[in-house]
Amino acid sequence: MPYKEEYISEKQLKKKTIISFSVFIIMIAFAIFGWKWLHNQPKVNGELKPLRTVLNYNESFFSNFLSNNHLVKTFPLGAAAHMVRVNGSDGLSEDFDAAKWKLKVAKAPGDTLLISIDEIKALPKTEIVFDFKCIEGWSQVTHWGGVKFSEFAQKYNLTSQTQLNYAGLITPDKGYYVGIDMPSIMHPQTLLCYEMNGKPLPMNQGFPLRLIIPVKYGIKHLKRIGSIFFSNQRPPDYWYENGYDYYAGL
Ligand SMILES: Nc1nc2c(c(=O)[nH]1)N[C@H]1C(S)=C(S)[C@@H](COP(=O)(O)O)O[C@H]1N2
Ligand SMILES: [Mo]
Repeated sequence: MPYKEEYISEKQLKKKTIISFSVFIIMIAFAIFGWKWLHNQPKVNGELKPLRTVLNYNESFFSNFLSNNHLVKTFPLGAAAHMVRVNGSDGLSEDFDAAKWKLKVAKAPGDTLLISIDEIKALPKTEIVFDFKCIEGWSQVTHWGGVKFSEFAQKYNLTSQTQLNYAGLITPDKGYYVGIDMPSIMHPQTLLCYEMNGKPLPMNQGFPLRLIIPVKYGIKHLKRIGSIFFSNQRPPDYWYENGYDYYAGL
């Protein structure tokens, strides 16, 4: 087919020029009026309302879809190891008196709850089978049972405490301690755990109560919780002080 050149008349050219110039002017006008409109909007929390709306939307999108609605992979019961690896015994002194143990929860200065293991066992039980990962490079699918920290917090009216940025956990002898960001301890898979493979925790795995926090590496799964407190500042953290990542998330 021979190449066919298209000619546009002078008149058509003029028309096209006028149309594209008009579109250009209209777009500039929208930009100017849009900018003025935006700057005449009221401010909310230090930011113009429409921008704050977008920021709030982003925040809720990411916190909903990337943290507490994001669940760690779980496994069927049959996948759980029977011989569960034991690692780390800091804070698990031999002279521990289990009969005297009660969980201490510091609500405020001078206001500490003392909670027995039977009271904790009376709360709804959740079981989880997940791949427990140690920062040293091993992992093992294991089975744990306890109460969700979030349900425990609700039951014991810790609403204002859980508005703070961190929770700190310490062994009864203060030999091991961790700091956890609030979204992670309130995560629906985080447990105050009293059972392993359907039986009470062995002594060397934190009897009577330990933390199971599947969104974190093993270093944060403190064995034998003595006390819990809440703070806006980062609580002291045993492995952070020894050069590891504070967040230790997976
Ligand atoms: N009290 C206490 N908790 C601890 C530790 C520890 O040394 N002391 N070690 C941590 C580490 S590094 C890991 S990997 C896990 C191991 O849990 P396990 O012994 O039940 O396998 O416990 C964590 N919790
Ligand atoms: Mo670990």
